Amino acid sequence: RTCKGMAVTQTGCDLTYSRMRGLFAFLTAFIKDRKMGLNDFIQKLVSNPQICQHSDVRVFLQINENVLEGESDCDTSTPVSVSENNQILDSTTPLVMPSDFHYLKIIGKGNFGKVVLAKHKENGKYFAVKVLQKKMILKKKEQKHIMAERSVLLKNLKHPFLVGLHYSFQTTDRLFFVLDYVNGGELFYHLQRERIFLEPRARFYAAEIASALGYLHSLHIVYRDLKPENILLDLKGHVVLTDFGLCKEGLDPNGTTSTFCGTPEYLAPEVLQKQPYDRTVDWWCLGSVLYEMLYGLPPFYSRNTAEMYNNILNKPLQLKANISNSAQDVLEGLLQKDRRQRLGAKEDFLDLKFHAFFSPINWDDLMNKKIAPPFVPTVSGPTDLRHFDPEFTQLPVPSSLGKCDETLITSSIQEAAEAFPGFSYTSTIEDTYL
Ligand code: ISQ
Repeated sequence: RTCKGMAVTQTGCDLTYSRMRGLFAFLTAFIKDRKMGLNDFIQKLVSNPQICQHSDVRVFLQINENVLEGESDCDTSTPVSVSENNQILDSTTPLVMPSDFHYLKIIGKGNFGKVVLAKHKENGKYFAVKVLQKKMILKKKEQKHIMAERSVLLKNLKHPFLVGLHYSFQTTDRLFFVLDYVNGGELFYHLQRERIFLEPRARFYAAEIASALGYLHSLHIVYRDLKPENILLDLKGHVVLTDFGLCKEGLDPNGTTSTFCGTPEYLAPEVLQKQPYDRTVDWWCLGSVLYEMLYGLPPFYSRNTAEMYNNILNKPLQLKANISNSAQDVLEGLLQKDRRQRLGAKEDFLDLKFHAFFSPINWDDLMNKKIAPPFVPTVSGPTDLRHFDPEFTQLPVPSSLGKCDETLITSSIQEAAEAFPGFSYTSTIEDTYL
């Protein structure tokens, strides 16, 4: 028996094309889900050195003894690297290393390192290379954070509004992430110049950010640190979310250094109170970004930080009526103090996608970058650094960056190197087997 269109006959039962597609989509989603589960499981395994030593685990992970031995010597003068398409580079593939790049300018700085504009010597492409000092990370006991960042970056994230990772490698004392270079400036640099954005423009940015957050959530990743300096514009005016962990030092409500990073304004009530948080924290942050775009200041803002914390926790959201009803409604939804009541708590990104505020957005067009950005940053070319803070760009670029002769392992550096074994071979396992 045949049907109209394509059909596959299986033991007397016809599988129409649409059913076949449905089945295929189901199987693809199923396999993806299993892969994610396995990925997380392997990450947990390899992040525990004791478990990693167990012979069964080693057999399961098919760890190449030679690779491990080489690495445990901490002789990382030949960096271990992961290529552009997340393939492990074996001994026959040319390695990517610090000396492959010209380091041109510092374009960002955090506690653990810097972001440097770099040009690939051979292909002439520009990249933003994030260089983290192992020593600093160790001092700050932030290793987990950075490892998390790397594993997040290595989940083969590909989304039009997320910064792409091309390579990563390490030397004795540094970790390197080679990322897309984006030079349209921080979204909030443009906001400061214009004070507020009109609704269509704010909607466009909020929609691009929301789709990136929805994508991360679909991979079980919570961004958590959405903050102004992490939202960049590319040459054409599209959003690029950058940071996965290079954070500035922040103060917690007790005035002590904590894991809070960067500007504290966007802290969701549950994060402030150190309560458990989930993906809905990102919808709070998106609400804060949208609020700031429409009103020119963050929600619950006070120059007095203690008062602002108190406002975030206790003050009801009061919205001036100079924005549309749908904008008010979406802000009320996103800035719900109770995360269970928050917009996004039920169906995550879908709750936002179908909200009236976003009704002018064609989400397929958005994802395909077919919606013309409402504003195109002025940049003359890749080396035009006008949108970067001179505070960074005037800093001298350390000449040591491009040098590979970092074999001299002092005891303290050795300590640092030993604390980062996973940086290289976690990815090996992850990328080879998943
Ligand atoms: C890409 N381009 C410019 C600046 C950046 C900062 C952090 C991460 C990636 C970046």
